[in-house]
Amino acid sequence: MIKVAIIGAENVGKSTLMNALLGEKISEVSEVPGTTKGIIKRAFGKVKIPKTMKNPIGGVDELLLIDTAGLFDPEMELRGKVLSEEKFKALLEEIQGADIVIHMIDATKGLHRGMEKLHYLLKFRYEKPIIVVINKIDLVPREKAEELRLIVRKRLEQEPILLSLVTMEGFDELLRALGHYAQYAK
Ligand SMILES: Nc1nc2c(ncn2[C@@H]2O[C@H](COP(=O)(O)OP(=O)(O)OP(=O)(O)O)[C@@H](O)[C@H]2O)c(=O)[nH]1
Ligand SMILES: [Mg+2]
Repeated sequence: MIKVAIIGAENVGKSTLMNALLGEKISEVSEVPGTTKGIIKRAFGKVKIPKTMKNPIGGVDELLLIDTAGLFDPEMELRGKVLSEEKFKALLEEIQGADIVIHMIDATKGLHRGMEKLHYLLKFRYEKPIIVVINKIDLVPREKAEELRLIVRKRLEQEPILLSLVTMEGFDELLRALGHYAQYAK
């Protein structure tokens, strides 16, 4: 089972992404930050693993999607309002146990400072493969989305996927990235 954790500040669209991937309304979505209170897990599908990767026999592996509570307040460098210190720590442990992390950024808010630090910790200390997604690009002018792409490229040292879960732009690219990283999951 390859675990895929969807993380980000409150209200970035984590649960919307979980539902879009599953094609079902599993996780509650609302415009109020702090909707998801804990950890929601659901098997997603199967990916084919080439023989040369992961194990010598190759085969198929199942993906487990993990929707998480917003880690930070969107406006401040504070932990998410529904998370006690204990829950915050438990959530970080869950994320450390994931094979792939999807770091979601809200295009209307930009890169969150707390998430930036966590990104570095996960990438360099825990060696997690991270997919960075800038969501809600339907809400900002194209130039703003491209500007954010450059900021993310520079600050997180990787190429983000520009996504809208309203128009579904970028969704295929995200699926391809998931398939790609699943091949390398330990
Ligand atoms: N315009 C637009 N709205 C979006 C998009 N993705 C999500 N939303 C909206 O953003 C709001 C927050 O979405 P959620 O999926 O609940 O966000 P979340 O990250 O799970 O939020 P918390 O659980 O509170 O941390 C909802 O009103 C969604 O409908 C998008 O791509 N474009
Ligand atoms: Mg949620």
